[in-house]
Amino acid sequence: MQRIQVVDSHTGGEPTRIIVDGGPDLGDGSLVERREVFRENFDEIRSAVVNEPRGSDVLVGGILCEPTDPDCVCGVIYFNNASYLGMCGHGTIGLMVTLNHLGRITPGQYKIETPVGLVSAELHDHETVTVKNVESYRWKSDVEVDVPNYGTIVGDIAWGGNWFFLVKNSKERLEIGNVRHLSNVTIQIREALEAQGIFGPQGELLDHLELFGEPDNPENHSKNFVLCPGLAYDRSPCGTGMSAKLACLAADGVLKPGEIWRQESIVGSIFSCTYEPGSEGRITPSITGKAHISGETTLLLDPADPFCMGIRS
Ligand code: PYC
Repeated sequence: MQRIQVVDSHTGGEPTRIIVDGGPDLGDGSLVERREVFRENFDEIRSAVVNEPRGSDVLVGGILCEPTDPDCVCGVIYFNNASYLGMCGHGTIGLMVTLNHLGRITPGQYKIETPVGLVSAELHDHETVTVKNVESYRWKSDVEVDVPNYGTIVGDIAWGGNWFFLVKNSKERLEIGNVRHLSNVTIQIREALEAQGIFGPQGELLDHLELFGEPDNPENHSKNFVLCPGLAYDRSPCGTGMSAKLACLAADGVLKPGEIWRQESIVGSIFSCTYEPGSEGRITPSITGKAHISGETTLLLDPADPFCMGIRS
């Protein structure tokens, strides 16, 4: 019987499960190399940790790793029901609150290694964290995609630690009661992007989609709906999604460095976001949100269990 110790949290409703002990030995290569070891040799552990019956489609997992850079508090590789993520903003807010819960950090500034680069995060108190993400940028603006039986969608392609397609001309009603329809629409857009050969600069799948609308609270700037790669929707405003959005707002001259953008999620949770100029026209986004610990669990992987390694969809 394999035992894996995890700490669960949620960031504005979006859950994160961090493997703190008993996970696979990924070696001591770079985080990119370790992510490949995870994918090649231990993918069933990914599935066992986040998929049903122990997890669910919405759960994002993370495995704590020894950093290669001694200045970092840890390394982390994020994953979900479908695959592996470059970075995860809500997950890093959850990770910081988890490390504090475990007594490994106190309020302060820390560096964290991820497969897409170094990020830094400040723990303000036991629940509030600011993540300074990897440099983000808009790669293409006003890209048109014809969505069969729906119409022409216009959007931007941007990097925020994952690749995003940010829809500009959505007229959809962004309400929690409408999430099934919003999921169907964004899945159709995603399929149309792929079918029409619209990818990131190195052929990356645009597997995160964002819709925007008016916020419920006029003190906020916008409300969003984010489709994740495994087709679940993000309950938080999505940290990497907001990084991509900030890059677009900066490129359009709508938001200046240091100005605050308050983003509501589809469930009403809020990230407060800002940026500073980065290198080569990119930006360095900062995303502030709150996470709460929701469980400390030992997952039991019993080889006699027919669904021991999770149900893959
Ligand atoms: O917060 O970056 C994020 C994220 C990515 C996927 C789900 N959440």
